Amino acid sequence: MSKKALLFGITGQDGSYLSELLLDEGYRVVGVTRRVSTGNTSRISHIMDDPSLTLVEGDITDYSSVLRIVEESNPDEIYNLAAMSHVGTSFNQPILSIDVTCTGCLNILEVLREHSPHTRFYQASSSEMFGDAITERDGELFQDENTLLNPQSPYAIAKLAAHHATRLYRQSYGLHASCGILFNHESERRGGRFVTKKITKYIARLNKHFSENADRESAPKLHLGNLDAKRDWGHAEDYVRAMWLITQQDEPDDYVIATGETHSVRDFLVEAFDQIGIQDYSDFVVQDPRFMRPSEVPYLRGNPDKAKRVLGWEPKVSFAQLVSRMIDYDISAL
Ligand code: NAP
Ligand code: F7E
Repeated sequence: MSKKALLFGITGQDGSYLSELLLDEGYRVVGVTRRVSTGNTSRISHIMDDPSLTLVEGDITDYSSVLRIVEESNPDEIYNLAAMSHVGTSFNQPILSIDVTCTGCLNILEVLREHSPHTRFYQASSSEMFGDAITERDGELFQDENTLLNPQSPYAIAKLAAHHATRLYRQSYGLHASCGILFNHESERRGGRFVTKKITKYIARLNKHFSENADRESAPKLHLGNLDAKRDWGHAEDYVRAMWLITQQDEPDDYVIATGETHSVRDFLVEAFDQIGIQDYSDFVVQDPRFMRPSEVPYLRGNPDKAKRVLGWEPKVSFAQLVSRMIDYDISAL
């Protein structure tokens, strides 16, 4: 009998790639979708007719729906990818962020403890939990599994509480519950309000503008916030493979998943503009206070040694490939 996986957050970027991976591995996949007034299934439309995929309606903040879905589906594995995942928005909607991202996780853990202790659990933890904390060793600056967690946003606080709850339920109740501490990962399917996708969509528009012989003065402008923040950016396809590998281990544990490289938002801009032959982006980019955050995470660079050693995981997509794949996709989507 094939394994069954239950995914909260199946309609998101990672949910769509993880579903593809699990279906390829022969799983039966049950995905939880929220009732919304407009469609939210565009990222999974290409697999919706797969007979091994079932969608059920529910909301992670509603304990009764989580309980019903777990009892009805009786999964071997649960992947909790559901979150209010935009850090900037979490400053304006802190209570919702805690409800979805922290209480939602606790709802699943409580259901597992009481009703389904055999089910393995994966929690989508985040490098945002490190906040401004950095480990320094041999002149290298990075974050790993032992770095202090010092969150700098309501989103990160919610993720940190969910992370500790997952560890606590593992240690106290013997659940096979693991966390992937994932650094930023992007893709062709990334949500439009994250900085990478904002940039690559803009590059596609600008490319179109110039290809129609429009002049430089009438070119659209790109409004961004802090360009100095540094992030460790990988591709989501690589990162969902890590989620699956983590869940297959005999012993549950927590792992940093990252490329080990860091680039500033400015570096991303340079690489992206270069793809359409523009060497100096300064005429096109406006720094806009609307996109600055009350508190920032200045530097993220993950050390994925443990994941390499224990899981045999390594990222395959480089920074330059990530940028060009996103731009190629956005140009053809226009
Ligand atoms: P995403 O594209 O924003 O997807 C979030 C998913 O959560 C969507 O399917 C969304 O459903 C669902 N969701 C939101 N509120 C919900 C609720 N109340 N009940 C049930 N589902 C709900 O995020 P992602 O980039 O795929 O990230 C996946 C997970 O990894 C998230 O938990 C995120 O916080 C975490 N993470 C992401 C990164 C990254 O760089 N991408 C790094 C570290 C950790 P709708 O489609 O209906 O909105
Ligand atoms: O910001 C700066 C911004 O929103 C990256 C989520 O997936 O990864 C993501 O969180 C950086 C920040 O991602 C704009 O201030 C400048 O320093 O793309 P982002 P994030 O906040 O790093 C982590 C690991 C997660 O867990 C999250 O779910 O870029 N920045 N200008 C901007 N950011 C945005 N969004 N928009 C701007 O205009």
